[in-house]
Amino acid sequence: MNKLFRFFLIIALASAVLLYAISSLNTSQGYSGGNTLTIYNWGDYIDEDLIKQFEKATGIKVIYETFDSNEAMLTKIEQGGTTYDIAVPSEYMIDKMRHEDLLIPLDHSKLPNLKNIDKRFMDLPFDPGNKYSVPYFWGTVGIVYNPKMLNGKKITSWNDLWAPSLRNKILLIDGAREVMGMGLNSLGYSLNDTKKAHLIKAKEKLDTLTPNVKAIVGDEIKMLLANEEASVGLVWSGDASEIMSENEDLDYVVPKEGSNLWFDNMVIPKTAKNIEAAHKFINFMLDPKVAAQNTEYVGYSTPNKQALKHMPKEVVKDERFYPSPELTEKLEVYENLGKRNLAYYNELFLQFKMHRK
Ligand code: N2P
Repeated sequence: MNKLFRFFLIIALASAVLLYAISSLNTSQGYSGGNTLTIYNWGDYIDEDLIKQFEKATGIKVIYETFDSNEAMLTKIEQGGTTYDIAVPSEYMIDKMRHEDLLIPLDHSKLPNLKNIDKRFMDLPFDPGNKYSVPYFWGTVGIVYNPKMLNGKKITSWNDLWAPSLRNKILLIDGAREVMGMGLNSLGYSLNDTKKAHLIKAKEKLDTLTPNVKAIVGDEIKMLLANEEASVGLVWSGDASEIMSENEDLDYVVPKEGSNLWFDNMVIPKTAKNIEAAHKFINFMLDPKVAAQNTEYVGYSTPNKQALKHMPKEVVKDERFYPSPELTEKLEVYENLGKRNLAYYNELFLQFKMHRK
């Protein structure tokens, strides 16, 4: 063997060993790539049995992490420390992420199950042509309440929450746009208002709600309301449906002043290492039976038209959780208001939280 050839052979072998060592190191540290898929989703937002089914069917190992707000999710993805292959942001965040070049375009030829999604949830303004995102769940923001604990009193409007009789009875979900939105809507302003004077007014109005607010919490809001630790909650519709399946005394209302209509979609962030497996997982979640199982478990509303056929009629017919297009037309979808405005919403929300202390 000539010397030069031997030299190259040794270099090639050494690189192969090094590459193998790096890839096994990455896998053991939870980085994606190879046969691993790293998913970043909202808390309490999947039937984990489906992850096992996916792993079994494909041989791909799933690493699953959760977040509790769009803002927290964005920060983590921007930091780039973990190489997430899939994330599930809401519409305004998807718009922001695609404009900031944080998403990878989807290959629709690898997503044949996309045909199962109701057209009503496709091609929405935050992602024209679904270039970057695929519908996962949708819903509204509203009030879940316990008439039994309120002497039979009905709640129909945001402004009802300011009644002195509700002192220390309300729980709020820990979301900047949801809570600021309640302040804005209660004053008749848009959920996408960017006028500084209006935003300050909304925050000041929220400050006056403080005596009625028992706590601002995360996913534990469901357990607290179901256990009657509080009688009123500002929640996402799917949380309400889950709470109501645990405690039938509760009811859910979308306030008459208006509210938010939201869409959470699956995306592939720029950090992805296993784009192939990400497509496989997205397509798996779009399967009608898989989507129906996930929906029954999570309690949120599915955009998968074919999945509805596998679900109990009384669930699908419940207008509180499957509102008609005529109703949803009256609601507002959050818009990407730009970096400065979004930061201002967060700042005012933080000030409101501090005001309570
Ligand atoms: C699930 C939270 C759903 C968020 N725990 C609604 N966008």
